[in-house]
Amino acid sequence: MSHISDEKIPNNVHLAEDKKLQRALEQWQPNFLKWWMEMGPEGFQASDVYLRTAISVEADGWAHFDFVKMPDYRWGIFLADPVTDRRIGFGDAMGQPVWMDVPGEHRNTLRRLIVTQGDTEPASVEQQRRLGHTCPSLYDLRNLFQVNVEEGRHLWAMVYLLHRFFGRDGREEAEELLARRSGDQDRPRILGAFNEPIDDWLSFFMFTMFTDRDGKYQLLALAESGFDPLSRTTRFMLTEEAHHMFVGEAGVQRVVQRSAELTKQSKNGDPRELGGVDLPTLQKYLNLWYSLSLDLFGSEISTNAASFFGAGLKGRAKEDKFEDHVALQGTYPIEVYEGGAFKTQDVPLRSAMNEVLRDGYVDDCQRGLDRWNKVLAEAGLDFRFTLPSRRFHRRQGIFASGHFDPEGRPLSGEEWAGRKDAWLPSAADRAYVKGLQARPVRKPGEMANWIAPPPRGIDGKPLDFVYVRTEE
Ligand code: BYC
Repeated sequence: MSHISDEKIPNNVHLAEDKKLQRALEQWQPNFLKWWMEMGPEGFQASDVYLRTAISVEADGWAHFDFVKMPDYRWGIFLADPVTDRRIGFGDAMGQPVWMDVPGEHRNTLRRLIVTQGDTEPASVEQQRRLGHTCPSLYDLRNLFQVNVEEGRHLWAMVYLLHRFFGRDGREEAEELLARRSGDQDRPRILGAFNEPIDDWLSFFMFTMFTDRDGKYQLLALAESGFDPLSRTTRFMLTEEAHHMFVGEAGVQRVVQRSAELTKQSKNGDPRELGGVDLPTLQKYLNLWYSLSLDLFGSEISTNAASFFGAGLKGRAKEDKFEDHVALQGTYPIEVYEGGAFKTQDVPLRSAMNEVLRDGYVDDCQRGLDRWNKVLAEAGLDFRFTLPSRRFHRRQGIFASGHFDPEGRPLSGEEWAGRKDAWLPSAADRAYVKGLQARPVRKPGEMANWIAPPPRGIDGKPLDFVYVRTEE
């Protein structure tokens, strides 16, 4: 089962045995490629990129690296191997065999979940499409493209489910996934963070650190699904996702390291003197992408989340770790904000599932910050990064109705407007960061001044390896 076929659409789902589905997907394929050429990495479609491609879904199936032109990447359909006698692990149908097909009563809900997940994948490629022109090194350029082709593959993963299990509705949704555009006024992407611009590399690293990490948690929750094809698809996607978070966390860490070096070398403790990014500006970018990503978990108290869980469609990350998988008895403390006052409300556990998932995410983010702070401590600097309060800069959920500073203190609309530039990247900060990245660094082994080199190259290759053979 783990073998990936070498057909027009590489797959491990015996696509050739289902001619109707194969034809439908082969009709969608040129539309995907058209979208990729229009909205994928601008200016590099003819470049040879040293990419990793899955040749099997086994742990060692990732060991395959080679030069590939991105439009020739083997986008396809890869599901993790089935688990024998798998049973639904939570909710009302707990203990029953998993579904190999979509139960009629869950059809609309499942389609919505799959479309929402699927929509984020092309969105992120669109958001990042111009970054190649300002890359800090060939190493980073290659990592960007690896992330981009894999997001394209994640779109394939969701489109396969839509085509295979949702008939005409699914095929229409698959077309819509290629029609919406990140940031477009009339046809925006579905979720907020995926309509935000990513036009500098600091935003890219923060996005892959914080927003891809939301992806990890959402995929972990969907990997628990009683709808087995969704579970198997997302389990394989998680292996790809891990690299994206590495790119983000390690990318920010290299900026932190360089900023620390330049802070120490500068006369007034400001690395901007020497063409670096100052630590308070890094904190502002962190505040922005962390708060945008918190929004992606939905409302703290959510009847949608309760019904996803009850129906066995979307569980908690690593459901095994919990004792009670039915979750009808317990409550979960949720902070609410009413009439200008905070209070804690015990909410039926099922209705708090978005918050349970978000809690795991927040802890995971904090572990990343701890590693960045270690770099600062080792450099002998006093500055420390902190996660802003969950109330800060929210557009979804309980706190979207008010304004709060990073410590969570309420502010009036006027106070917020007057002070937000101290907490989020201002127009001047963005202009400064973009200015540092005005010219790409494409000489093998060279690194932009504002970022430290990585400790090692890709696939055991040296840092001065030509990871991308560009035209220019
Ligand atoms: N922006 O009960 P509520 C990834 C909507 S990232 C705009 O609060 P629910 C990736 C919501 O849809 C992972 N709208 O929320 C990372 C609902 O609308 P309707 C993506 C939002 O449904 C990097 C209404 O508000 N995965 O993979 O419990 C690169 C109230 O709903 C937002 C998934 O999303 C928002 N931020 O939970 C590439 C998993 N938040 O129905 C990829 C699938 C909520 O009233 N999706 N709304 O019109 C889900 O599990 C859920 O739909 C959500 C929301 C967690 C998104």
